[in-house]
Amino acid sequence: SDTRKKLLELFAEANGEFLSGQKISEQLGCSRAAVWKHIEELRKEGFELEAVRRLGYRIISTPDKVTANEIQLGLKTEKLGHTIHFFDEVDSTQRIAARLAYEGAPEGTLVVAEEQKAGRGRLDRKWFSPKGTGIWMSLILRPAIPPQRAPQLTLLAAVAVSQAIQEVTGLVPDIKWPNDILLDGRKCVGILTELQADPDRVHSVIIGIGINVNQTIEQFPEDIRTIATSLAIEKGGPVKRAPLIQEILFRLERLYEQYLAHGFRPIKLLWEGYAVSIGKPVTARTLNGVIHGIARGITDDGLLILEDEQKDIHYIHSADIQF
Ligand code: BTX
Repeated sequence: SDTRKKLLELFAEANGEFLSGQKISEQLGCSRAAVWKHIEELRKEGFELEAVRRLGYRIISTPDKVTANEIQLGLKTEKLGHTIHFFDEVDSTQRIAARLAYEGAPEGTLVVAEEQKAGRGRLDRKWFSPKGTGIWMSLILRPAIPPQRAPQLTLLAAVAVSQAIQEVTGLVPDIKWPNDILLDGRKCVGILTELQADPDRVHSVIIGIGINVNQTIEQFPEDIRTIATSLAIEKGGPVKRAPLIQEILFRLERLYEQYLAHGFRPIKLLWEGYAVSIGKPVTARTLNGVIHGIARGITDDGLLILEDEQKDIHYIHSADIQF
């Protein structure tokens, strides 16, 4: 609710100091009893709050959950993540976000879940999304761009997530075109971009982001154990999810504004800074066949430039890349 959001903003401003019940009720425009009820709700969600007579309330610790409340406590964005739909369990946040977008949900609406039963990757592949250890979320954007440009937003999202991971954990990720983020050569993030569009105009772009945060190696299913990793494995300790989501939304918003104002070029430069495949021999498996060559970079539209053994240049829209 709006009141809850305001309360969390007050606590964020207080930065761990006490807030008096009086001040809270004045700022929220509600009774002391109503304040107490909101505090109880937060406790039920796992927030630890200290209440001291005459001093008021302060937050001691937040739960490591990804509820709307926890994400909104300390959120630094203007637009992204101001409406959050949180679920304990869903089939796929992509499906829910697509429905919300279709029904007219505003730009910046975020769907996030503790667990996905049918998380998806590209081409109907499965995305393993176990309970409580990862970030499984979908963001609705409504850029006024033609549909062909939408893949650029996958690359933009990859830059935002990489920056946020670097900021929060100190780890430096690599991006593998088009949509994987790797740590130490293993996949820790997958990004899936889906569209609702007319031939000439995008209605909405749903950016799905899956991040392995706190899994141990044993917690990955056997078929991906050698190719996947989590932030906790790489960092050697647990990582809190809500602050990472906040940082991703913050970075995404900044890059998205740049993108809308100046196009893809500035994003492309940042992307190239994280890219591992550039200048290296790679194999691209496309729907039309397999191409071996050297990845030379990406075009201003976000296509991969591949130079084959005959020195012919191929522009790749969509493929799986192997080194
Ligand atoms: P992708 O098609 O590039 O990658 C899918 C492949 O990655 C799988 O076939 C499998 O080999 C491997 N894989 C599956 N799960 C994991 C995992 N947890 N960690 C590492 N590797 C894995 C990537 O597709 C795009 C994934 C987007 C996921 C988000 S989560 C929120 C949103 N909701 C939803 O259903 N999908 C998106």
